[in-house]
Amino acid sequence: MNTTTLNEQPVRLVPRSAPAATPERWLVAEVAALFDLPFADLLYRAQTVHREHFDPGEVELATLLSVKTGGCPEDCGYCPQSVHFDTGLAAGKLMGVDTVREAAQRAKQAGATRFCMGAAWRAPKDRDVDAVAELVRAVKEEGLEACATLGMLGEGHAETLRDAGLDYYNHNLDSAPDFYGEIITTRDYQDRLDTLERVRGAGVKVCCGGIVGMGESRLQRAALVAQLANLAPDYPESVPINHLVKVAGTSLADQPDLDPLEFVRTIAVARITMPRARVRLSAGRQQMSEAVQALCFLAGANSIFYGEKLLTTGNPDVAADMDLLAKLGLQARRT
Ligand code: SAM
Ligand code: DTB
Ligand code: SF4
Repeated sequence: MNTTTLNEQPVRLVPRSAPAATPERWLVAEVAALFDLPFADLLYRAQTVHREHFDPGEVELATLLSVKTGGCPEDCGYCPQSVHFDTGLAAGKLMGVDTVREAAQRAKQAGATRFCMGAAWRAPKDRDVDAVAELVRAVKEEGLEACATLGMLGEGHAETLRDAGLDYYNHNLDSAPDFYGEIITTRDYQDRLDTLERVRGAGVKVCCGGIVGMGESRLQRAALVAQLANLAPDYPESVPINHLVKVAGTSLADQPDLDPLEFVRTIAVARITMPRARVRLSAGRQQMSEAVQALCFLAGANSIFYGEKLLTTGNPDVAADMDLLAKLGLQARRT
C-alpha cells in the first residue's frame, strides 16, 4: 500500500477496494495528501483512473438555460442572482414551455446531450415544481437528458420531477462545511444535504459539486471533495467543478485569482476520489486559457457546459469549443 506522511500520520493514497455500491470513505487528510502530490504524479493517477472508467477521448456537452432569472432571496456571496447584491440583472418570471423547447432544440442541434434548467429560487413552491415538470417533459420530448437546479426541494417535489422524466437534479454543496458560513448565511449545509437525500430517495440522479477560488484554503478544497466523495449511499453521478466567476456587485467580486494549476488539481482529485462520476469543467472557462482547459481534460474532466451563456454570465461560444475539442482530438459524447 502506498503511504505518505501528513502531520506525522500515515495516510493511505490508495483507496480500500469495495463494491461499487459502497463508496470509499475518504478522510480529509487523505484527499489533502492527493492535493499535495507532485503535479505530474497527481495527473498521472487521475488520468489512469479516468482511462479505467471512461473513454478518455469523449466529452459530454451540457447546455444551461436560466428558466427563471434573478430576484433570489438567498445571500450566496458569489451569485449575481441574489437580491442582496446590485449586479444590474433584471429579474424575470419562469419561462414558458415553447421558449424552453426551442432552446432545447437549438442545444440538441448544436450537439449537446444534456440540458440543464436553472431557477433562482431558494425553494420552489408546489406550483413552481408543477410548472418546471412541464418544461422537463418538453426537454425529454426533444431527446435530451434533463437536469434541473431549482434550490431546496420539499416533500414530493423530487417525485414530481422524476415522473416528468427528470434525469438529474443539480444541487451543489459549493464549499467545505467550515467555509460555507463565510459565503452563505441564509441556509446551512444540512439544508443542502437534506435536498440531496430527497433527490436520491426519489431515484433521480445527483449532480452535485462546488466552486473553487472563493478564498478557501487547499485543506478546505480537500474537505469539499471529501464531502462529495463520501455522500451516501454513493457519490454523485455528475460533479460540476466551478471556478468562481467574479461578478461586479457580488461580495466576491474582488476575490484574488486562484492559481490555475490549483483548479486543475481540484479536478484531478475529484476524478481520483469519484472514479465513475462525470466530472464537469464548469463555470469559469471563459476566463481560462485553452492550455488550462486542456490540463483539466488531462486531469479527468469529461464534461463541459456548452453554449455561449452559463446562467447569467458568459461561456465560450460554440465555434471556439468545437475548435478546442478538435485541437485536442476530443469527441463530443453522442448519446
Ligand atoms: N438557486 C439554486 C441553487 O442555488 O441551488 C439553483 C441555481 S444556482 C445559480 C446553481 C449553482 O451555480 C450554485 O450552486 C453555484 O455552484 C453556481 N454559481 C452561481 N454563481 C456562480 C459564480 N459566480 N461562479 C461560479 N459558480 C456559480
Ligand atoms: C453548476 O454547478 N454550475 C452552473 C449550473 N450548475 C447550474 C451554474 C454556473 C453559474 C455561473 C454564474 C452565472 O452564469 O450566473
Ligand atoms: Fe439564489 Fe442559487 Fe444564486 Fe444562491 S446560488 S443566490 S440560491 S440563485
